[in-house]
Amino acid sequence: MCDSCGCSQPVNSVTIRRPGQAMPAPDAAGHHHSHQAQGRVVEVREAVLGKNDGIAAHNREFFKERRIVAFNLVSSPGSGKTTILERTIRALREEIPMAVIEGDQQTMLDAERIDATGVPVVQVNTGAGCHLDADMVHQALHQLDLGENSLLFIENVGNLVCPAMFDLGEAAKVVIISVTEGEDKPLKYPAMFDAASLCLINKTDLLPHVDFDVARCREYGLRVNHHLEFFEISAKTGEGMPAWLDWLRSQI
Ligand SMILES: Nc1nc2c(ncn2[C@@H]2O[C@H](COP(=O)(O)OP(=O)(O)OP(=O)(O)O)[C@@H](O)[C@H]2O)c(=O)[nH]1
Ligand SMILES: [Mg+2]
Repeated sequence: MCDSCGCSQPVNSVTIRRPGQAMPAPDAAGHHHSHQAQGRVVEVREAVLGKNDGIAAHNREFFKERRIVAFNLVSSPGSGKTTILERTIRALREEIPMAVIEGDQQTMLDAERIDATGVPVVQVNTGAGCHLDADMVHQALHQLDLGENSLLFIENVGNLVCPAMFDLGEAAKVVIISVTEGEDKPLKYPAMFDAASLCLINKTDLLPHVDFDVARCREYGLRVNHHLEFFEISAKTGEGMPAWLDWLRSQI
């Protein structure tokens, strides 16, 4: 397990090396867990993820019966998930019924921002937890008045690592990267970009002020996931938003 967050990261995937040093052979990976301990880690990991996948399948069935399309929005903290949702909801609220589940370790701040747009919202506070899991979404669904044929946005906890592993029952993961984060993120956090279907490159209004190579970011994203689609947007100015809104319309 990942000791800091208990999120079932397998320790035997860890490698430690200096620049220029060749990739160590798998057994010399720098970890010191016995085979017995490794076996136990894998068992616990499979149990955690297996239980999660079962509940995710239940959520997915619930969505299917009601023709609800759910998107899991994932990114590092502050890339603009809530701002994108605010703008998206204001643009589509007369057209499509929508609801939001907000995930943060603490506070109701994001739920309050969504509440101001007038759509139903539930906040999940994960406390020490670094990701939403399917059971949290299941419980939140019981508190949401979700109409048929609606769009559900699940804003995950800001974290580019752990949410990649947890299926919530969504139709697709949408990963957001903002131009202040550096274009290397798809290579550094490949699990997330591999798990996502769509990548929003946000805060393009800041491009004149930062060293962010959009073409290279796309190339890195495609290197880890050649099905990944991209839209470049500014949730602040609205530039590029119509393509994202059309993509959403095409999903329902
Ligand atoms: N310049 C600029 N700022 C933006 C844009 N989108 C969001 N921001 C700003 O970025 C900051 C973080 O935005 P949020 O929408 O709260 O980001 P988030 O991903 O929801 O953050 P967490 O929920 O904390 O992970 C805020 O100050 C926003 O105003 C954008 O397109 N351009
Ligand atoms: Mg947010």
